[in-house]
Amino acid sequence: MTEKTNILYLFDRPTEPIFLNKGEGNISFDVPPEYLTERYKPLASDLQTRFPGDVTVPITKLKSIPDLSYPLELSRSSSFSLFNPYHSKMAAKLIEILMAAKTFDELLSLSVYCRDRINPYMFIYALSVVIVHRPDTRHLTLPSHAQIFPNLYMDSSVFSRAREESTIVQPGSRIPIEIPSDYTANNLDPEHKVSYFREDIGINLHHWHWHLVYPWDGPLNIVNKDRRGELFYYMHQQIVARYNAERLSNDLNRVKKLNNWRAPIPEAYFPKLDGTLANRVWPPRPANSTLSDINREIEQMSFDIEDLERWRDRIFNAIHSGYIINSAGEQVRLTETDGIDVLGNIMESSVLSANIAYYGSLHNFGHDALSYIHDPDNRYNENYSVMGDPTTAMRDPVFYRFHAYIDDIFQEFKATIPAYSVQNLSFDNVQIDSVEVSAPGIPRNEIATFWQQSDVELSRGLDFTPRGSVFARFTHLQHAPYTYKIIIENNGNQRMGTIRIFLAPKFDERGLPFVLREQRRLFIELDKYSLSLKRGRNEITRRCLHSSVTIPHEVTYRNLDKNRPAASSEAAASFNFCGCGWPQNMLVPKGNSDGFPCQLFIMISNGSIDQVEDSSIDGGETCDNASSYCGIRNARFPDTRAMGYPFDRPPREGVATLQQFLTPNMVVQDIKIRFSNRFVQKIQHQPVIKPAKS
Ligand code: CUO
Repeated sequence: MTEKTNILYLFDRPTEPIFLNKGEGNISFDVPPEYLTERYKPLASDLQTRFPGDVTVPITKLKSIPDLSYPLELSRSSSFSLFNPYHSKMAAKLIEILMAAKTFDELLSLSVYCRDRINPYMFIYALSVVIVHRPDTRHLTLPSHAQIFPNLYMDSSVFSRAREESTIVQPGSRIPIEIPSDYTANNLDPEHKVSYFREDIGINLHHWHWHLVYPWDGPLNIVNKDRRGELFYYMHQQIVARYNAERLSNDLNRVKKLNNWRAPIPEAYFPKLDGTLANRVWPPRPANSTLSDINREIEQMSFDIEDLERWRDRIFNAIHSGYIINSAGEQVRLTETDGIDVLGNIMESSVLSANIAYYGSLHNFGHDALSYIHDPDNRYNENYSVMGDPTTAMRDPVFYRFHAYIDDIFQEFKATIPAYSVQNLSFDNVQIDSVEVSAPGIPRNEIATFWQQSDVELSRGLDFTPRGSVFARFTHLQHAPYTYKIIIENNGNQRMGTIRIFLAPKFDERGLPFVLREQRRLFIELDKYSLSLKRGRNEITRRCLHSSVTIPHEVTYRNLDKNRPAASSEAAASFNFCGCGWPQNMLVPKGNSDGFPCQLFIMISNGSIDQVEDSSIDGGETCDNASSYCGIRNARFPDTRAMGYPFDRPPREGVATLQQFLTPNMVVQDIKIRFSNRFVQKIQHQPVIKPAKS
């Protein structure tokens, strides 16, 4: 096992040549001279002696190298955009080549060969997808993407200060470089009030990781995961719902969907990120920019706004006629259970789209159109903006306007299928009596939020600087850990149930209680898990740290060399994950200083219906820390119900409010989220081990 972790050193300082030492333990790769790039081949003998490591990793020379000409079409210094079909096809080819390596040694050797030739962003992306999916590497823990490319996650001013610190000060005495909290704008722009959410490092890491686990292009056995089209819809629906809760917490109206692609877009964004590769800044978008037709030869990308509109109309047609037309020209019904999955793949679109020629690529090309709004025909040789990369897209206010629009189309479909009947919602003889939320020192049914600071290691991503740790210190939202206490009465025999916990704001922008038709789209999932109910009264407690949507803070910001629990320890189990998951510190919205009124909703549904038979596809590590948003590795989605159940559909006839929606196996509790504008010292705790499934 240990030698397999050596492949992870390829993520270190991705633009430094392979023969420079990696890691803090001075690892050097014994690179066959033939593997060096043309620039360094003449220096081969000198290089071996100049950069000896304490530990040498032997690299077997392959008899032949597969044809890399297609992925090599993208230059080392270009930007790489996952939403660009040309780029993503090149990455898919590279993934296919690396997946085909017969042994781990072959994979390592091939990766070493590719590393200094292929565009670094593409290489890191492709290798990450491969490591997460290959049976012989998927137990490995990928380094945090924010450590590999910190420039994609924080203010560019950090890096010159970090270089100065690491050049002048010895490793043990270096002080963390603080990222200013208001670096992209100030409150003259109302949108800035929620920049702490949009620019949260953990949230952006989650989004990068989600798209890594669910690539839309690549070998079919990687792309074709259980319900991936539906999860595309649901995970992004939840992002919009969470953003809206954040906006309402800050006295902002809910995000307006971007449905007019001809009108100027009032929201601006000036990212202030460092583009290290092309050595260019990331292009900003001034207020009132307008979309145009895209024609950029260099990215092999050409489409009109009219194309987007045509695809949109065809998708609406499919929704209202109840069927899509597949690529063979046949009608395929959009069913109550699978329709959403089919639509998710069409809309994104992934290579699973039933007819990409007809329905196009509404979501991906929408990202592209927005990301080239400043230079649609490349006359200024400008790169895409943050909307062009899943790593950075969530920083931009327009991301949420666009995804609110995409979500609206999915909701249009959900309105065409039957609403849940009382029978679909209830659980015979089971009733929830009450729920309460508690935390030490905090009034009952309140959740306390505040600011906290954490450090992220930069040295793995700071190419060509002296070795040794240097940290960036960032400020993020946090909440006091709390516990749910749920009382359930089971008047039947012992049986399995699924607890579903959601939260939504109680009042709309005008201060009026939400009608359920609106509020259902604002419910954010906080947790979902199955449990065994004994006969009679069941008193259940559940910690927020065990949420099925989040991963622990330590996992989001992991450092490979430090904090790693001993391989055999219990704590190692929680490091066994794919890194996908909403950051724990962002589980609940910020709230406000008066106590932001929310409604906590708990449901227990019938476990014998929810249970997925034989969910494991090929065994092995499951990586299920955040299954609600990320699924389970190598297994089917662990819940037979529609994602978002019971709020994924408009309520049944006659139900206008949440109260009227309730069946005895549900309960609602008013709670408040109270924010205090103070910094609370970080509580150091070990990664939380989730309880075993009952
Ligand atoms: Cu994740 Cu639009 O899909 O960003």
